[in-house]
Amino acid sequence: MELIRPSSGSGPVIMGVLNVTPDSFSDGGQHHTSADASSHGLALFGQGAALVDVGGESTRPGAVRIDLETELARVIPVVSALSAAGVAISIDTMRADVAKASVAAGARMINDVSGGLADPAMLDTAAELGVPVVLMHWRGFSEHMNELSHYEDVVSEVRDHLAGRIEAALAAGIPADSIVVDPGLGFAKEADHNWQVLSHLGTFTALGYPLLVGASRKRFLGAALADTAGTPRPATERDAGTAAVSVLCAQAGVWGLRVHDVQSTADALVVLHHWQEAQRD
Ligand code: PMM
Repeated sequence: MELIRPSSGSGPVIMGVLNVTPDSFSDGGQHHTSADASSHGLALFGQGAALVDVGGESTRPGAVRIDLETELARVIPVVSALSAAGVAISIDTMRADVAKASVAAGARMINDVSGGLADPAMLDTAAELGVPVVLMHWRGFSEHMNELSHYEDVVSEVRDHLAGRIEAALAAGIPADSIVVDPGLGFAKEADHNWQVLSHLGTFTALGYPLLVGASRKRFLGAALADTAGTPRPATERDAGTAAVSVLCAQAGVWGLRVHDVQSTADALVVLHHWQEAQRD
């Protein structure tokens, strides 16, 4: 299966987030039934998502893991329904068995936030399935994530970690043109770490692999957009801030943007496109 590429001049691929969970921090509980989730996935596709990223396990800091059966029961009906409707699906999972069942149900890509570290069978499975895989920077499961956010130099440490995951994926037989990397904003990272990573995206694109960024509605945006009393902006009111990050990431040459509100990022990318076209005239 070929990696979806941005069409020429249209900016990065937009990956719409579809969490089929009761407890994700930003949209948890909204799309908990398969029918609700599928209709939301279709809406994201209609707004310009080239991929819809279906996830059944919350990775919110502190979240406790769910079992395999629960994860399968949440995601497979949604992956099947959306794939049958012609929507390209990535499956957001750390489990090889979920990846396998999802690809059998029509998914075209694996998004493993652990970069193949959570399940030792994941990279071999991805190689066997022949689908592209997102390898994200990851230091441990959500339950303990907040204890793991210590860095000397977050940019070089994340880069070196991703370089190691690329090596592991290649060694497992995943072709180089099927690998996407992601610095994992908010995963074992404080706000300052996220801003450091975002302001040095060139360090990650220099790895030579397509780069995915998932800033959408994350806590560091809520903190940046806090009111005068210091109360963070609620998650669902962070989409304008997210769209601003999307434009800056597009200018830095990222491959993809993982966002909840596809419309605002799609609009922002159209504006950027016109701006850049006018500069060429
Ligand atoms: N973030 C979340 C979940 N999956 N996958 C990738 N590749 N990159 C991310 O940044 C990422 C992810 C957590 O956000 P959510 O709970 O809003 O989905």
